[in-house]
Amino acid sequence: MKWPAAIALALGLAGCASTPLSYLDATSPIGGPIAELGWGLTAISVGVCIIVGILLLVAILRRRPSSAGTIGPVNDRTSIRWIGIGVAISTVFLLGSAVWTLVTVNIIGQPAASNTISVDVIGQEWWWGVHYNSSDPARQFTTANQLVIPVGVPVQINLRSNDVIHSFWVPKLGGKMDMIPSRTNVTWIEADKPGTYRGQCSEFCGLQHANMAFTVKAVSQADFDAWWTRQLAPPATAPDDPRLATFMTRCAACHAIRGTPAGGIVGPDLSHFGSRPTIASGLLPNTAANLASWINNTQTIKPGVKMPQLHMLASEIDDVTSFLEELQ
Ligand code: HEC
Ligand SMILES: [Cu+2]
Repeated sequence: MKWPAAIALALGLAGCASTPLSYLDATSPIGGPIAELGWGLTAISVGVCIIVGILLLVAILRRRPSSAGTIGPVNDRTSIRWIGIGVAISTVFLLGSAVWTLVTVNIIGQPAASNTISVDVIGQEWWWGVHYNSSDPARQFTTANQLVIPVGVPVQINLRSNDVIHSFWVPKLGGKMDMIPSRTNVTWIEADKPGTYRGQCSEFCGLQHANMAFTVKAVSQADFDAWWTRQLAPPATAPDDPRLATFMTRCAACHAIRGTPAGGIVGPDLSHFGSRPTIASGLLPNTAANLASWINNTQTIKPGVKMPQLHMLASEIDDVTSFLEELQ
């Protein structure tokens, strides 16, 4: 696409187009038509502004006939003809834009028929619950703040909220859709290329709205199947691991780890936390050092977050940090 790039440059938007949250260079089956529509409507608006500006200048600079000294209702035929022409041109452009928009909405509204993967995404202040569905209950599992999807396969996303209105948006992969308490909205995403795509809550939902992000990792079908199987397996922990005991007393009221007695649902499921890319919904890279500092500094790192600052002993922090990072 050359001409949109030229316009972007002209508008000084070239920098934005390369940021991870720009929808303008999307290439997915849903993101592509949205990006084209965005560029098209921008071009039409700029064109209309230029034309109106020129006509306005002409009108201001043109000398009036000396007879037209008074202001009153327009009743000469030429003026009325120009009004008609103006209305006609506007109608054509507006109708064209409306039809283009409806066609795009229709394309992005329909998940492809071959749709086989269905994922529930549940928004809450300020993180994302993720549940992979399957007709076989033994193949379902729960994770958080990360979606893994196979390249070239449409994935149906069922959107819900546990508290206020949030909005699901992965700019490079698909349109955004609201997550509304007590109802389920359905959308879909699909990636043409492998890679990591950033998602972001796009409906203001409180103090940490800006830090409510997630990642979508698109991988080959084989890697996806392997990932799914790994997620199903309970993480390898020994029931008598003393570190699990620390986790049980300090963290399990809010966090679940499958295959252990920890079953809290207030915070994200941590069953395979070590394999996830971030901590605190996209805020920090997932490293042992960041995890250790997160546990005792939640309210400094993400003020207002619904995880209390725990004031744990250094030895306890070491325990849960090494324990969680091993949950691959
Ligand atoms: C009162 C409930 C509560 C307790 C107790 C609690 N957490 Fe949390 N935790 C949360 C919530 C809620 C979040 C989501 C924060 C966000 O991103 O907005 C969270 C997030 C996290 C995350 C980031 C997960 C992700 O995918 O981004 C980690 C890791 C974590 N907690 C570890 C712990 C550990 C370790 C303990 C015990 C030492 C603990 N938590 C105790 C509620 C709790
Ligand atoms: Cu939000």
